[in-house]
Amino acid sequence: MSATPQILTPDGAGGSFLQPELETMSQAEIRELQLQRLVEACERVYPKVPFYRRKFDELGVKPSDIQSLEDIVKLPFTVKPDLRDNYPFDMFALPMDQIERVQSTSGTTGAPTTVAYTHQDVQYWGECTGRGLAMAGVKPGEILQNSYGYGLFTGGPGLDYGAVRLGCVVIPMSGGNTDRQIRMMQDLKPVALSCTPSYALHLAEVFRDRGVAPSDISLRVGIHGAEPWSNEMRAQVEAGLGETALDIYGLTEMGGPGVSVECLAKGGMHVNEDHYLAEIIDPETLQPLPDGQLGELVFTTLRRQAQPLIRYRTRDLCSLTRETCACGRTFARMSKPIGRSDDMLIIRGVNVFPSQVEEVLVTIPGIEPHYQIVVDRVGYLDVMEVWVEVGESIFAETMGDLERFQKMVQAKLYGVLNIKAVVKLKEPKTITRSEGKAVRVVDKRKGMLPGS
Ligand code: DLL
Repeated sequence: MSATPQILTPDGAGGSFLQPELETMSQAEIRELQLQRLVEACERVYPKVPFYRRKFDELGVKPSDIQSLEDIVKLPFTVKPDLRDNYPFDMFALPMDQIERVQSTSGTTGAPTTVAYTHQDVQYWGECTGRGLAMAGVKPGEILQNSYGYGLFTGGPGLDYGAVRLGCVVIPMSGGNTDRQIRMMQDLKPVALSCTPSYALHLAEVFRDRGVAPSDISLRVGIHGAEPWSNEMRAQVEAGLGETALDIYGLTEMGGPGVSVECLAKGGMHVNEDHYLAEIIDPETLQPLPDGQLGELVFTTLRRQAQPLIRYRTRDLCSLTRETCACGRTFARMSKPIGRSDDMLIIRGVNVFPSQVEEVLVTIPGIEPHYQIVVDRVGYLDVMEVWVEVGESIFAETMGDLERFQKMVQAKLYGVLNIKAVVKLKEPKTITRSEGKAVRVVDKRKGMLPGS
């Protein structure tokens, strides 16, 4: 086992390990375990899930053909429409009497997709998110305010199981009801907060408005994920809440949050590689890409029993690194997803990622971290507006100053995006705040043909 150095936060609280023997395995041990579990996953789905039997047969591959991790390329991909086509139960690998629960996506962009768990799957889930809490320095007996939504969304239950596994005290706040959130923080003094980064920013803003200083609450660390966010946004959350803000990644299809979790070194999210096998592929050619290269993230579940998935295409674009991490963990790290291979906006032929817009906006003093990209089509032309909320001081300026400010933001966006975005300055607190994931893009062109 490798050495396990502790990383300290400014207040001296170090991250620790939930399962050091697993989290610090050598790369060779990880690969050996992954190969064994990959074969087991294939053996679970091939006889039990008609979709996979058909796919495997079409490609002429059997579980016994997987002799090395490189053989994974012989296996079929799974994509979201496959889950929709087999909704609600046909992807299950076990009968109903062995299923303990289901969770689901919101289904806002189409039919919902469900994910099923056995009792054991739920324990594995808690292991993955519990590791995230431990590496963030949360200790047994300390309090977590869990402000991810409970219900069908995986965020609330996912962090809850992790806290239980670690031995923490959970406040199951769920999202929304900001007044009560704040009351709980002041009364119960949680050291950790879990919620989306956009909701963390909203909480910080409400605190500031009420004159509550970060030192008046007791937060030490925040576990924020479920949506893309930049390091600049991290800095604002940290300053606003007085916490160390860490990232957590996951998706419903893989069981929810905890697929990867960030340690205090803040150098990317450690993939729980004993549970998930990560690949990066070129989304066009579908060929594997080496570590360090940006591409689409693909996951195979290695342990899930109720609904194992083989080579699931996440559509998230990021890269992997296996370089040593200062925290001593050996699991590969994924970079923050910079966007999705499918939510990339194409505006007048130019590819635009919402994260690029955010990166520009957060560098401009006077702009609040709340914005919305509105894309429409006028005649044959795509038009892009970026609505940005400005701070009180900017808004108090004269019309001429405001116009200059607006032009400056527009020019900066042009410099990065290479297309014109019409910037609309909005009064403080007028862009709708989210209690869950922020709605950053309103694409009114959906379903419209060019020129219609
Ligand atoms: O968002 C699960 C989750 C809950 C993750 C709580 C973290 C914390 P879905 O609703 O299925 O599941 O959305 C999954 O959200 O494919 C990414 O595009 C995006 N996403 C999730 N985490 C991150 C992150 C949950 N840390 C989709 N950074 C994924 C960027 C993220 N994007």
